[in-house]
Amino acid sequence: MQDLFAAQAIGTRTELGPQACVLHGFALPVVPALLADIEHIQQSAPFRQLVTPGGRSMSVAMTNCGPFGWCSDRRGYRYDPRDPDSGRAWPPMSTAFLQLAADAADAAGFPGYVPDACLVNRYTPGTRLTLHQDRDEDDRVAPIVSVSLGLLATFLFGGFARGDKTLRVPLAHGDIVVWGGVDRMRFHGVLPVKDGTHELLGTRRINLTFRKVK
Ligand code: MD3
Ligand code: FE
Repeated sequence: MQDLFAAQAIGTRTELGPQACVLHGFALPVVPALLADIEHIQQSAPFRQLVTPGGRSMSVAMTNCGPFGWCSDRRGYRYDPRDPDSGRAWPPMSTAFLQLAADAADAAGFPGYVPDACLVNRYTPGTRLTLHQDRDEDDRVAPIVSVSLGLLATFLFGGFARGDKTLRVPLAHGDIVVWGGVDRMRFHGVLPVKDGTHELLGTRRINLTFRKVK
């Protein structure tokens, strides 16, 4: 397959694998509600740069909402029902978040999706996410639903071994990626975000990833 450089029309779908696809512009109708909810989340659980078990500070700033939140520190990666910085539960997942995740999963062929974690990633120009697998969830089949907002990013969609060749997929404001089943354990990452200004999010890209953890 070739890299996917051209911008794709709103309402169309790009198949990445047997159970992975991009729903172009799927989140656009609910962006105002999502931005209000993100503002609310960051007031009670501020974005922070986590430290990896190897001692490096991640360039992506993260927070969470929902019953479980993804955390990393010198002891390892885990899902925690509490924000380690405050000792309090993560803010709840809003109805708008839950409905959008369920609608996108349904459109991608995964009916009845009820996530129990939502990781919120914040990128600024230069921020990247190195190639990795999402393997801290007990459920390795349920889909992950990823919502891109703000600055354009180039997503790397890999295979099942770190060294496999990767497909480059541009992700625009409002795009949703859903991947589950046989595609769930693919390596993936995000290239350093390029300079730019988005009309709603300014110099930021925000990515929501909904997961079923327990
Ligand atoms: C994986 N976040 O938080 S999600 C993560 O844009 C993470 O912030 C990225 O990877 C981000 O763990 C990417 C988007 C995504 C899309 C398609 C995939 C991840 C995928 C297909 C297979 C495996
Ligand atoms: Fe990931």
